[in-house]
Amino acid sequence: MSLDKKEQLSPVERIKTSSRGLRGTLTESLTDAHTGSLRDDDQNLLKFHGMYQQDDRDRREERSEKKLEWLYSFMIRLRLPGGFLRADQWLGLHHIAGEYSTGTIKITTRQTVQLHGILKSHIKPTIQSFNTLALDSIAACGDVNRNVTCSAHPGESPVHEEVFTYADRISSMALPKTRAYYEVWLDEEKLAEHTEEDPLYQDRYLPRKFKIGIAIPPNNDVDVLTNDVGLIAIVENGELVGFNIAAGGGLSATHGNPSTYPRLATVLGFVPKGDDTLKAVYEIMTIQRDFGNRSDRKLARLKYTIDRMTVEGLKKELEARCGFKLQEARHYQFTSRRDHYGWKQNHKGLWYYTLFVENGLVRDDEKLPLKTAMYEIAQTGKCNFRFSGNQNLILADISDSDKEAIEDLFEKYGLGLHNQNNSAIRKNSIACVAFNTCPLALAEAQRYLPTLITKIEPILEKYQLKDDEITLRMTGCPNGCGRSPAAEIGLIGTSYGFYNLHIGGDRNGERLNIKYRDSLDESGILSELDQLLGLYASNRKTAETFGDFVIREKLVS
Ligand code: SRM
Ligand code: SF4
Repeated sequence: MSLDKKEQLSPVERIKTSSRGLRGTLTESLTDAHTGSLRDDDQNLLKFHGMYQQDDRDRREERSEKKLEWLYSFMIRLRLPGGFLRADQWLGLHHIAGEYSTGTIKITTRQTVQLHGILKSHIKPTIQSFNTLALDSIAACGDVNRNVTCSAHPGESPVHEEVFTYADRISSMALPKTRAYYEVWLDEEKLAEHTEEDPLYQDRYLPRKFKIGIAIPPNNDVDVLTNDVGLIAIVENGELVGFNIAAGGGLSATHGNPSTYPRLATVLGFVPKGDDTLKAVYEIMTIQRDFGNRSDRKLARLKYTIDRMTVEGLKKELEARCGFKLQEARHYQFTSRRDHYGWKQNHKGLWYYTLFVENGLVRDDEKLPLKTAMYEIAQTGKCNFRFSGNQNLILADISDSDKEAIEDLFEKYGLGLHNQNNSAIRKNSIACVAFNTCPLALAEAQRYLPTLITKIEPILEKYQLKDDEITLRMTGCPNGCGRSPAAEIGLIGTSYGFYNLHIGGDRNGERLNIKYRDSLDESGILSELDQLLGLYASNRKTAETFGDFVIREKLVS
């Protein structure tokens, strides 16, 4: 049953249904030594295994001039529900990154890590090495549920651990049933010719990617309302009682296509914790499976399905499929979305340290030997590693007696100073990957934002705003991977060197921003921000944030 029954299916639909449980001809593609790329259909299927085929966009021209094929390589993204790694897994990741990829460990906006630049012949050894660490990349991409995010700060709430288990349970519940990953990458023996039964995904999977996030108020570090399904933990008298369930978030739009738009999820109601929560999430997925648009991938996310069904229509269908009614949404309040840097102690007395990682890039550079420092810290075996949805790193679960040893290493590598010395705007910024690997990038993001911030900082100093926690996010295109539509200041690439300037998002992730200026170059961005920040500094009310100010002043509407 589909709302678009009569329309023609998109080509990806055929690739999925004829893939024999996502196997396609991946094995043959992989062993074809004539090319560094995979067959077209297999490139699509590869995503369901957590990998993307890419090429070095900086070298496209040179390669074409020499009549060589583009320099293909692969990006592998791990599935890490809630963004958690043990120290021994970090050590393994460090070695794998060094051996098979560019060496940089990239923390993503969904609390996991990616490695780039892996050659076709190295995919299998990489996946096999991850497997020895009990890590996998299953369903980290593709038309399935992606990495489930969950509030990262272990001390925010005494119920954190309980909530955290939901990230794992939901991730496991929504894993595809096919053994293809084990057969293709880990050489598991093929058990049968037929493909496995998959009651959730069937043979057509979802019409589009699907994202689930869990927030524990008052912090919204996972930007919960930008997910297809957002769970907001409700804690009463110190106990987790359940979740407000929200549906229909998604941030992408396409320049020049007005039928596409970013949207925040709508809170549908409350579900008690336990099986009811899992059931409600599961059935929203089946509704999207059955009603989502399978002809136009630009209009296939749950947000468009909901807009066609209406929120009430979705709720009715959901309650019918669940066999219970949603309760009225419970009260909650977000007061922050940022990471709280530095040392904190959780309710069990264990310490954790939140470290700023600019754009999630863990590598050694002239400013900071971050990768070496993390390696040495992991070697102590005295902490776990958590990733935040803001692309930062949390060294967690450190006992009182081990804290000093970790602090010594912080001092040795200048990590404390690095945390302190970066400006508030830099520490509240996010940039997506964009060039040189993202095939969809129209403009730079992570390679450029640090330089732009260096030019914005003096403007903030001039207006005595340097400690203001303004959120600034840049993406190389309107897909919004750095959640630029949900920032107080969003810069969204339009072409190389040019960005639309969006303003007016709120600080806690409950209001999207609005386009203020089209296609600005760097001097245009700096001059617009100079004017806006000057107005903000002189006319804001006490404790008013930049995003709220520009809306109150009707600078955008
Ligand atoms: Fe994303 C596609 C990187 C989070 C919306 N995203 C891509 C691809 C895979 C490009 C492609 O399709 O070939 C990018 C790979 C770049 C590279 O070279 O690594 C890419 N997305 C990323 C990451 C790595 C950005 C980062 O710097 O951290 C994030 C990985 C998250 C993860 O671990 O799973 C990432 N992407 C997001 C988010 C933010 C979020 O989920 O919180 C969004 C906006 C929220 C949403 O989904 O609406 C996002 N990515 C997209 C879209 C638009 C989807 C749509 O609804 O149309 C695309 C394009 C697509 O799917 O066709 C996309
Ligand atoms: Fe690529 Fe666009 Fe996503 Fe940035 S926002 S990583 S440019 S798809």
